[in-house]
Amino acid sequence: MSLRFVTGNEGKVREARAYFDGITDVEQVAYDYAEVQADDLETIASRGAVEAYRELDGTEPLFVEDSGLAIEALGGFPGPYSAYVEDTLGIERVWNLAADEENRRARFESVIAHVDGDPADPDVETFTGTVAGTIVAPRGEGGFGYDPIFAYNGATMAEMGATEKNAISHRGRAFATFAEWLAEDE
Ligand code: ITT
Ligand code: NA
Repeated sequence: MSLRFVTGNEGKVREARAYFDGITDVEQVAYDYAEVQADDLETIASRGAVEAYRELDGTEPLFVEDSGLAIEALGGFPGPYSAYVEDTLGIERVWNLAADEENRRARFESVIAHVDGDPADPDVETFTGTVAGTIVAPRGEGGFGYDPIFAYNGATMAEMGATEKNAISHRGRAFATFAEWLAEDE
């Protein structure tokens, strides 16, 4: 068995390979699916997975993963705009916004959408994971995206290796429920 992961994000692929090491190969498929501006990640991920499935061959199962950061004191910002805000403001300025707040609590959320079956009426399964942490001044060289400013138990996610990060992260938790479902399905 091999899994097809539709993503342009190398960091996500690294984490998927670390998680499924010894279980299954993870193949990266670089199809850029449209991200609908829906508020919830589950809708974004499900629609993206179905679109990719139809645009590709529609025969081999695949999955996508969408994630976002929500900073409590900023009303959940950047939320569904996390990728856009990282590209435009950058994480240093997101840190500056949070630094003005007393409450530095934040959460990461991850949704995996797996699609299989008839492309006209596909079977979509979603798996979610979250992690609560704190926004801090940037630290660490590992990971990707907001990792240098997201701390969990005193360490930023950029200070963790992929396996260590998977053990606590939103994506690692989503991988865990996904892996359980894959094992049942075999
Ligand atoms: P895809 O091709 O898979 O969509 P992407 O990088 O566009 O890759 P998302 O649409 O899920 O990913 O955007 C999520 C944003 O949140 C983006 O800015 C990521 O860098 C960031 N992000 C997601 N997971 C993260 C993590 O584990 N650590 C730090 N930042 C993360
Ligand atoms: Na994306």
